[in-house]
Amino acid sequence: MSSTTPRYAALAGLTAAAVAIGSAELVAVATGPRSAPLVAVGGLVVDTVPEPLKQFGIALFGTYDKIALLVGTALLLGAFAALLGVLALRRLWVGLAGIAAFAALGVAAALTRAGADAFDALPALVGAGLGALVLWAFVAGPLELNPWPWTSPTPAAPAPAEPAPVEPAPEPAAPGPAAAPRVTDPESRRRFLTSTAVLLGAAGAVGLGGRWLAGRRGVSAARTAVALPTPSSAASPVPAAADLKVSQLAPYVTPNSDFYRIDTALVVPQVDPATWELRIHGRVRNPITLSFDDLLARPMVERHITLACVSNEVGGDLIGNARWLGVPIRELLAEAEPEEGADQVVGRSVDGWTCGTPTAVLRDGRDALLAVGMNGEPLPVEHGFPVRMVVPGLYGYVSACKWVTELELTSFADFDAYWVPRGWSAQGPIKTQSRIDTPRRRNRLTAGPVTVAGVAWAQQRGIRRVEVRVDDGPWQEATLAAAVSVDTWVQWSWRWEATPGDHTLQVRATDSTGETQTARRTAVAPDGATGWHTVNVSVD
Ligand SMILES: Nc1nc2c(c(=O)[nH]1)N[C@H]1C(S)=C(S)[C@@H](COP(=O)(O)O)O[C@H]1N2
Ligand SMILES: [Mo]
Repeated sequence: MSSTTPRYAALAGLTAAAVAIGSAELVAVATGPRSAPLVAVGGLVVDTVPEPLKQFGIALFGTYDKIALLVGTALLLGAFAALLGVLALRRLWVGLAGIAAFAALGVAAALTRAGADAFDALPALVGAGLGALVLWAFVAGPLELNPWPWTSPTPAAPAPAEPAPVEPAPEPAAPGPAAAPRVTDPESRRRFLTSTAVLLGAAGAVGLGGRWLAGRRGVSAARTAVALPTPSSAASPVPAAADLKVSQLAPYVTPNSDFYRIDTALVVPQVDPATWELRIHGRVRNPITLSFDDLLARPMVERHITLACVSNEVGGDLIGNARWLGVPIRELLAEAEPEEGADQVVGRSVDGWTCGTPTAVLRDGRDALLAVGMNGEPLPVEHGFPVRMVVPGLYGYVSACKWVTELELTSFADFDAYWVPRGWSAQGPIKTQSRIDTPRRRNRLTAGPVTVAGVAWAQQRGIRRVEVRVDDGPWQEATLAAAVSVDTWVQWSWRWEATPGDHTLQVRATDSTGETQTARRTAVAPDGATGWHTVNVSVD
């Protein structure tokens, strides 16, 4: 096969795939965004790729990892589609079988997602059907090229390509070098290229239109309509002295729009509070089902709690502090009456994600909340609207279930939550950490007084002391800003008389039990990074 001949067939394959994906997106407006094949297959990939590969992806793309995954899936799909187009020209059934295989993958991915029903198979089925129709039309039907570029120069047949007129200016999509076989019939070629262009455009418009419509069916209106109740136990006010207001230093309260987001969801779950339910079940004496209104009717507490991700590197920013409004989980558990030995509460999200929290932690009196409010607003959709868990002192992956819909009492021996079989520890207490926010690596500093400042946290224990050192010199005690509670980070600052040259700044914190952060650097897996944040600066 000459290298240029398959181009038309590849274009036909791509067009068929675009029609398939675009029409599937439109059907998914009715069946839900997670049943769209790209998203469903992407979700399957997220849940099944080996952990090292996923870490690599996150390291490479950071919080753009999801977009990268979708783009990657689309590129891969495009490559396969082009190949199928080429194969289909030789044997149509091979192309159709390929489409059927993709349909099966899409259907399987959509049906195995949490909460899927039979209708979720529709987008992939309808898409595959239309894709197959387009492929057939291009290869054997009304849109077929006449003749296909390489059907002419095969050795067996006399070559009608020879007397082909030399074309003055090849169109951009036309096959390459003049030596290659060409479509002899310009009329046919024009019709072919026009139909691919029209179909590609239509597929794009329908697909994007579908996404747009699906977005409009989201829950942002329902979210705006939520009236949060007044807490029966308000958060202690944040004293002005808790926020040093140093530039580059993270503010004491993280605005919702700046709050880090970590989850496995490729499309943000849209959970309608009108139909939301929480089931507390499993090994309990009194299973409970609550509606959103039931939840709002209960006494609410409001607390500042600093949430941290186990994947936060030393010095990283996967941490934020917010004022959460919610119902103490301890009270709900008291009503449900967990059985002896049910030492794990599994929080389950509408999308099937799970976290496992020690029952004892949820009952020990700390402010573990089923939260509905974040910094005075209903939870932002990407932070778990309408209801999520927030548990002070534990990393998010074992405690902070967003879009939560079930609390199941079980035991650690009986059930592994989402991240556990993927190599993360079943227990995830937050480690004491400290971070230098200013100066930063690339700041231009001048000799003289420089404010070194940052945050430190040891949820549930509280921070007793923060120390800074320069170039392995003696540790110097930093000034702590006012602490609001043991469950939130505390800002610190230290005045440095900077001298010209290159310097290394380091920070370490001591929690209120007297334990100082270890210098030993460990990776984030399996249960959180350790080590001292170190910043190299140069001073003019
Ligand atoms: N449903 C669901 N909830 C989830 C997760 C998830 O993947 N899915 N990730 C958890 C992790 S690892 C963290 S660190 C926190 C982050 O919460 P945030 O995105 O609101 O900052 O959510 C937790 N809750
Ligand atoms: Mo996390």
